[in-house]
Amino acid sequence: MQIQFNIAEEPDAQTAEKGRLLFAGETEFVKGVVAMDGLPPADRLEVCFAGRSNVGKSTLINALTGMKALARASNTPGRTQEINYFTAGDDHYLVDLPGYGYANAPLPVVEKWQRLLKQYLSGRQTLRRAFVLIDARHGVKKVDDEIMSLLDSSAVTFQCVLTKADKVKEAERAKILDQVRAALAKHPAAYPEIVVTSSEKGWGIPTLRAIISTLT
Ligand SMILES: Nc1nc2c(ncn2[C@@H]2O[C@H](COP(=O)(O)OP(=O)(O)OP(=O)(O)O)[C@@H](O)[C@H]2O)c(=O)[nH]1
Ligand SMILES: [Mg+2]
Repeated sequence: MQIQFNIAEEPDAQTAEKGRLLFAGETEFVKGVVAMDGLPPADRLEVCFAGRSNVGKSTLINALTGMKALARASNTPGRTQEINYFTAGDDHYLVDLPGYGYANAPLPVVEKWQRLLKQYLSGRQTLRRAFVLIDARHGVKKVDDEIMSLLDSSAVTFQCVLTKADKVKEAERAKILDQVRAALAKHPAAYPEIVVTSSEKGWGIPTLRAIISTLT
């Protein structure tokens, strides 16, 4: 059977409201983590945002929470170098991961992040879903594919989020989506729905809020 990988539809009014409420609550920065033993207690559900450097992870967390400067977002790739924990309400953690695939950082630094990233993605019991962010201009690259394989082998369900959709024209987006679908089809841990977003324009943000709020 061929999996379809449709674009996630807008939530119904009730689910949208649930998502809105989750993110209307208090959001706080908890801590930045540099080693597994620094993770906060696994006492609530968490979702993480993974993706190449500069794909828009921190900006997406800011858009979700409506707090512009919460997760640091910048033009400098490789800015988020720690696993950053934020709360959404009382029973969710949002986790901003260091970007992968940033070639210009010193090798030992890159290797240290990659190791931490892998340990986290494969060893966090309360991680309910990993959102793997893909730039709508670039599609799935080799490093993305490697992270997806790691998630397959860790049995962590991941959902693809297309970012910066405002930067591509309709025809280009359709082409990239086809490439993304073909890549996802090879990964058993891929959730069969893609969320198309623009943090800049607010596209897909209520949908993503609703998705997170319905995880159990
Ligand atoms: N046009 C547009 N720009 C965006 C969007 N999302 C992020 N950006 C820009 O992309 C750049 C990188 O965004 P970040 O959120 O810092 O990316 P990141 O994935 O957190 O990067 P690292 O922390 O380095 O891994 C910033 O200049 C953002 O303003 C979007 O939806 N549309
Ligand atoms: Mg970041």
